[in-house]
Amino acid sequence: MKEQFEWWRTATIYQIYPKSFCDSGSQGTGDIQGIISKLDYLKTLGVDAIWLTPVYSSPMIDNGYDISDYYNINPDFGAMADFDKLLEQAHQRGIRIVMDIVVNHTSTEHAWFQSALGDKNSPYRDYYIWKDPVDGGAPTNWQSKFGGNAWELDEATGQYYLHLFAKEQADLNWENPQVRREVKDVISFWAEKGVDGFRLDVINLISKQQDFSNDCLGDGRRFYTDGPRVHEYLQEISDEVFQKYGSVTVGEMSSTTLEHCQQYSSVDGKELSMVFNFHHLKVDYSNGEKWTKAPFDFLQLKEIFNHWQQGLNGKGWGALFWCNHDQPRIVSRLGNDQQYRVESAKMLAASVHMMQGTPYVYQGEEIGMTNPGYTSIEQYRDVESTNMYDIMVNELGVSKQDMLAILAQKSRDNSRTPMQWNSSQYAGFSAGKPWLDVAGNYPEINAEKAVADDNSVFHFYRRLIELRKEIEVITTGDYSDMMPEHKNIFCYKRESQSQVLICINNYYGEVVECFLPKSIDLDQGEFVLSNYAGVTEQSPSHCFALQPYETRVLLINR
Ligand code: TEU
Repeated sequence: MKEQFEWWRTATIYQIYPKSFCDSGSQGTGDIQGIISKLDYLKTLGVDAIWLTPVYSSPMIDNGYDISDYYNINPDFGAMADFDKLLEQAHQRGIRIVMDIVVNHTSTEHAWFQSALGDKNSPYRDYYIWKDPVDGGAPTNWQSKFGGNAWELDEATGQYYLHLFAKEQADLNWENPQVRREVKDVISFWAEKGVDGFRLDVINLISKQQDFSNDCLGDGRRFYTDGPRVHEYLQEISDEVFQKYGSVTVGEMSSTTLEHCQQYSSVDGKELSMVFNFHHLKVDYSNGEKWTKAPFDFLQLKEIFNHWQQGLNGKGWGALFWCNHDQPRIVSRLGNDQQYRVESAKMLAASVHMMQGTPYVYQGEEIGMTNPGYTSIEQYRDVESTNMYDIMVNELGVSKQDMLAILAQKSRDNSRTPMQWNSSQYAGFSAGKPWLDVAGNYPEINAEKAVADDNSVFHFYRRLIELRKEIEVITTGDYSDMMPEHKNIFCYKRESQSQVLICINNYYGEVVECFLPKSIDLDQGEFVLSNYAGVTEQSPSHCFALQPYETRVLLINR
């Protein structure tokens, strides 16, 4: 079967957010030379590939997700020669490079937009989405994902352009075949250089319903999410570019459905290799609202995993992840980042790494980095966070204190704090003052300490990455939740013809009894991984106590 020949089905991918990863100098922002200096660290961790978030020319309103030139490197990160060196050095170590491609929108500083702005006759006008005003105002009531209306007025022509994100990120008009030609050229340019794959930013938003009507039920997303021509567009790029270069591809899918994801990542390889979806990361949104402070819904979390694991099995392929540059740190979110930081970070890791899919590890996750606990709005840099603070406090009357508490839980800056390398000043991230404050716990939580300690979160991740390559059922097995109603335990089974694997996780800080059904034959079983001492030496039984945030992985060879 074709599947067995695709490297990424047993691979683990490490995400680097270059601005916060490692600064080779003292400017306080990370750079490509900094990344090169840490390749041996990543080799020790054992990852197969790096996903590099955008390093292209950009005014950095959204830290690189606003690209002003797809063919150049942002001088803050280095030069093209540095990038070429990174590619070469990574490849020498057997590490592949996946580039981030942001083509739902460009920066308004991109030459195409600059030509289009204020000139209806520009050859680039139709690269973007322009509409006349309605009743003297915005063409529709669609909301930007970063707050406010999604249309911005071009004073010179009296028309509005669409921006689903910041107003400095103008949406491209994919209906225009010339835009699609440009996108294919951009991707081919990087593939020709030897880049191994692509992560496609909000790729399920590229096809908009063309009547551009008001959304009386919501914020407009139903008119452009998984839109009418999205599969056709992806097939076109895949056919002309991805398949030609054998690129691995992962699409970031915003507010998507299982049915669409089965098609995006379908095993016939006509669209993408795999998909990110975010439903499991909304279990701490109150009534679907991100800007709230809410505990997480454990039963819902298990239900969502079950739905996606079963639904993609044999039909598509998913990315497995807790963390990225848009999400708060998982150990602060679902774990306990104080008393049980190490235990809960490991337990959370095991509970997604033993599923079917390709795991992604976001920089710092592998050492159990936490949210920084910022207490002042001055500490935040993220455009979404500062916009929402402004809207919630100044327009909606939320108190500053409440909004700061929400940001401390939900802001994207929680994951963007500088990587904690060692206990020296600025956590060894830079010789100069970092662009975003380092979390205060760096003297305790840092890569140097973690690598030196056999019981660290780092070595647990290293083992998870190895296990995926050693145990076939992790890649191939069916998935079933063995205790969907249990209030504390997340216990699921993976099953193939030759193996059964059971991943047992206590999601809370209390000891809990766990009973495995008698129908499970434990004779050939062994615990292959645990986050408490002594467990892997025990012979498995059907009844045992789970310690706070304990995880155990049981393997049974048939
Ligand atoms: O993110 C897409 C996206 O919609 C979210 O992750 C978003 O940041 C969050 O849900 C808002 O509440 C991608 C990138 O990962 C993100 O960094 C960019 O800002 C965004 O696209 C625009 O390019």
